[in-house]
Amino acid sequence: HWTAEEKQFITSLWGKVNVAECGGEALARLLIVYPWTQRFFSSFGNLSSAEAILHNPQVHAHGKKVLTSFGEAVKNLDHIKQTFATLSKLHCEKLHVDPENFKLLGNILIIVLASHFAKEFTPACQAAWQKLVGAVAHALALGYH
Ligand code: ZNH
Repeated sequence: HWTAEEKQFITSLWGKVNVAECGGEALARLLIVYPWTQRFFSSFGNLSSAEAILHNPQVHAHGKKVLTSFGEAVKNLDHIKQTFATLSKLHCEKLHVDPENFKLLGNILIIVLASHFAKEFTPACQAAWQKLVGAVAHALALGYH
């Protein structure tokens, strides 16, 4: 269900993404913009202010881990559901993360990409990415019961 153009937008931008930087920034922004998401990361040390969150090494490390995992979707665009089946169960059964949070993080990632890539992140490119973050959020929610 991807056009050749959409695949092109996704893979060519992904090739330029600094996963550590953008992943860390995306998770930090999630915790700042939607402070209730901090409850999942009570073991991550100081989250007491936006400054603290932006400079928290555990937030950066986990953001990198999450965006690296997100990259599996880019490599497996035609099998996104299967790719995240195990992670979906983990987030449901062990981590108890409300799947609404996957949508929030996806939209934050769009903002991070827009701010990093500016002109290159055209409306058509955004549309492809918007579809991708939606597909990943959907796939991660499928294992919930
Ligand atoms: Zn998550 C974990 C992925 C989102 C929360 N995650 C995780 C991991 C991974 C992921 C890979 C690791 C696992 C193991 O260890 O095995 N995530 C992911 C993805 C996404 C996500 C791909 C989308 C895109 N998460 C998310 C959100 C949240 C979360 C949104 C909330 C808010 N995670 C989480 C937690 C954890 C995880 C809490 C655990 C951490 C620790 O380490 O403790």
